[in-house]
Amino acid sequence: MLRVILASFFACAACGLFFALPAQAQRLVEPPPLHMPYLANAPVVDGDLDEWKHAAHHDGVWDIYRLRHASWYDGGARNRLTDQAPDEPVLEDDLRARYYMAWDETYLYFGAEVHDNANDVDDPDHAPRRWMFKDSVCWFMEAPRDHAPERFGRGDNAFCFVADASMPEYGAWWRYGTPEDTYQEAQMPDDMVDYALQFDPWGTGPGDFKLEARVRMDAFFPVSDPRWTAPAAGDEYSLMIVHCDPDGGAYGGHFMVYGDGDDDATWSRVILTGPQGPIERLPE
Ligand SMILES: [Ca+2]
Ligand SMILES: [Ca+2]
Ligand SMILES: [Ca+2]
Ligand SMILES: [Ca+2]
Repeated sequence: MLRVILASFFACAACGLFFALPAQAQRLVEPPPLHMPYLANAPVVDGDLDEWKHAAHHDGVWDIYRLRHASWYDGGARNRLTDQAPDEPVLEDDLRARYYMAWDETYLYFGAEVHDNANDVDDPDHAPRRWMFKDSVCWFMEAPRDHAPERFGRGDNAFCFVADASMPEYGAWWRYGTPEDTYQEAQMPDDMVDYALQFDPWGTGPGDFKLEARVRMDAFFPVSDPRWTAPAAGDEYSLMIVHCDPDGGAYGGHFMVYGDGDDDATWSRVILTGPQGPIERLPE
């Protein structure tokens, strides 16, 4: 009998350890840094990424199956897709995307190629700052990266793009912090951003889209952190991508890639690097 009780005790202890590990790993494991390449040839911002995507940072397709293995995955509380219609597609067809990033002396370049089963940019409680309640992709960046955990404080910026074919004024939205203030919100000024969208680019559905954008770094990073200097190879920034996909509900589909929420200490380390050549096939 004692042997059975002891065996049960050790089995339960093992269970507890097993279930405790993911939360512990979330705190202890720092994801590897992303190397963001320099772009030697400036792209045309027209919604087609082909002229630069092979020279950009890109690490494959992101969907909910991949996210669930990330150290920052939260069990679906925020990193999630929601069930809002009786005929929901398989999970990878609800939302999957590739994200591209690069830099040059003047701009950060962002791209996304998105498969989404439905385009939804109707927000019942619309306000210009509510990009997260519409189909949208948002790059959260800190520059320069520091070791102070902040929530949209000094150096923190978010560049958010709503997948709305009408290109409304709030379609390119900026959230940022300064040394004095947190959570400042503003429409991106025209001299700060260029962006373009293409819908149904592969003929596979009207919810699919490509996004191509560039933001002018000296228009915002010095405002956010006076320590920022003109970009150079070796500089370190921080990054998270948030991709929202409400699809008929008030809120839903909230992928967080490379980070775990507004705390910039959870965002991934980005190193600006030199140009990157394309991957070549070899003859044999
Ligand atoms: Ca282009
Ligand atoms: Ca969807
Ligand atoms: Ca910080
Ligand atoms: Ca959608």
